[in-house]
Amino acid sequence: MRGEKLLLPMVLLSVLTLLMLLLTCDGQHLTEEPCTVQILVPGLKGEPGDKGLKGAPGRPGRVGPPGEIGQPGITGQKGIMGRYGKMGPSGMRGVKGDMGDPGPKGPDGEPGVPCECTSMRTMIGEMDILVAQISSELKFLKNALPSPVAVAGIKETESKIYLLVKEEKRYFDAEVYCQTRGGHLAMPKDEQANAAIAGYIAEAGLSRVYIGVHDLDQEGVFTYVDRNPMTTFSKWKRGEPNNAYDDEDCAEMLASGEWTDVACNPTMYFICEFDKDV
Ligand SMILES: [Ca+2]
Ligand SMILES: [Ca+2]
Repeated sequence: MRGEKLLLPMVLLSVLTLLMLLLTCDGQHLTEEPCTVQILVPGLKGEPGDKGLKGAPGRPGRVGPPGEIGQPGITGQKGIMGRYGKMGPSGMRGVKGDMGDPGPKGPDGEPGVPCECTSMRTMIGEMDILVAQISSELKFLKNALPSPVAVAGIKETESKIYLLVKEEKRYFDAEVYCQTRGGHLAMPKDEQANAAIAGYIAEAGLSRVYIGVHDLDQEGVFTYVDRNPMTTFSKWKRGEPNNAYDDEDCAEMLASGEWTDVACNPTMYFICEFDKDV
């Protein structure tokens, strides 16, 4: 065995040497010296060598394929009872039960304090008056404003409410219209009231309206439509009243605030007045 191991390297060495020589010869092809060839013959086979030492353990092999699924095991025995769990949430509210029997009557209470109601009654009385006033005003508005188109708003002074009615009526019909609503044709009895009515006419863009002044009872003696005498105030235009054509027994107010006597039958717009205290 030892001889065989030595023989292989020797043969390999010889072949290598021969190859080198051939290459050298080929490389020195241009020189004049002829190339020499030396052939090495392998020697005799040697004696077998001694047995070598045991080698180191090899590397671990690859991981093998997964095994087959095993058979199900035998069911274990039932365990012991666990501890009690936490308390659960509250349940839904139940249906209301039937009413129980009435309980026994309780003892009488202490006598009450005498009522001091005088101020309270006074207050209630004042409120009643206020409610009555408001009701009255509402009633007036309801009656006086049947058709907003026909009325050019309301004008107020401290004591009167004036209503310009844009419906052409004769003097008597106009007065009936105002009376039906709790008033009269306007009866200006001082400069302030006269100016308020005149301003109202001008604001409405009108030139003249009937007012509650006439001399129907006695020619030339003018009174208010409610038959009260005209004592301290009048606002006749210059040259009026003139009773033209012997046919002018009613009165109109111009936008300037001046009065003229006119016939009662022609139709024209008019102004009603209402007392605020009604
Ligand atoms: Ca007259
Ligand atoms: Ca006249």
